[in-house]
Amino acid sequence: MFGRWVADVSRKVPSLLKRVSLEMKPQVVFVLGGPGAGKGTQCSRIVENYSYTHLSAGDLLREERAREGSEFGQLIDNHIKEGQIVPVQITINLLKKAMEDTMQKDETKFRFLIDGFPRNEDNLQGWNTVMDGKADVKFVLFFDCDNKVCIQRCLERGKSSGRTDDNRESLEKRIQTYLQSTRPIIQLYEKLGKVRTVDASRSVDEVFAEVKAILDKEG
Ligand code: UP5
Ligand code: MG
Repeated sequence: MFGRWVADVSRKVPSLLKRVSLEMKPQVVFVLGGPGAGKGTQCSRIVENYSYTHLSAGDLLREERAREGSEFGQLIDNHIKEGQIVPVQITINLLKKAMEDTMQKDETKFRFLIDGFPRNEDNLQGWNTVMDGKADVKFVLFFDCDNKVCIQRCLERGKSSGRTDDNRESLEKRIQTYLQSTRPIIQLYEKLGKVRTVDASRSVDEVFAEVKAILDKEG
C-alpha cells in the first residue's frame, strides 16, 4: 500500500516540477553602463558564480550581422559603426528567441542578464510591448564609469578585438548616444527604485565584489 503510494508520488513529482518550472516567467536583470564600462566582463563573472544566463544584445546583433542570408546585416553594421541604436524590432526578436531557446533546452534556466539593453525609449517601448507579462524585470545593474576610462578601455581592446566600433571616431559617437539616449532610461528606472549602481572604474575584482554584494542581497 505504502509502496504503491511512494511509487505514485515519485512518478507525479517530476512532472509537477516540470510544469511549475515551465510556467516560471523569465527573471531578468538589465545590465547597463557606458561602452567599455565592463558589462560583459562582469556578466561572465556573474555566470561563473550564480545561476544566470548572459545575453548580450550587442553580441546577438553582431552574430545576426554575420549570419549568412540575414536581411539586417548591412543595417546592423552601419548602426554599430555609427554608434547608433538598431531598431528595436530586430533586437527584441533576437533577445526573445535567445531566451526561449535557453529555456527550451533547460527549463531551470530562467534567470537572465540582459546586457546592453534597453538603450533608449524605442528599446523600452519594444520590450514593454513584446514582453509585457512574459518576463519580470527584477532590477537594473548599472555600471557607472567615467567616460574617459570607458574610451581608454575600448581603445586598448581595439588593438586586438576586431570590433568595428573600437576606434576613437565611433567611440565619441557611442558615448554621445549613451549620454543622450541610455542615461535617461537608467534615470527612469532610478525613479522606480530599480537601479543598483556599481562604481565600475575600479579593478575587475573590486567591481565584482560590489556586484556580488548586490546579488547576494537581491537573491
Ligand atoms: N575591462 C573591463 N572591466 C575592466 C576593469 N574593471 N578594469 C580595467 N579594464 C576592464 O570591457 C571592455 C574592455 O575593458 C575589455 O577589454 C575589458 O577587458 C576591459 P567589457 O566588459 O567588454 O565592457 P562592456 O561594457 O561590455 O563594453 P562594450 O564595448 O561591449 O559596451 P557597449 O555597450 O558599447 O557595446 P555593445 O556590444 O553592448 O553594443 C555595441 C553596439 O551595438 C551599440 O553601440 C549599438 O550600435 C548596438 N546595440 C544596439 O543597437 N542595441 C542594443 O540593444 C545593443 C547594442
Ligand atoms: Mg559588452
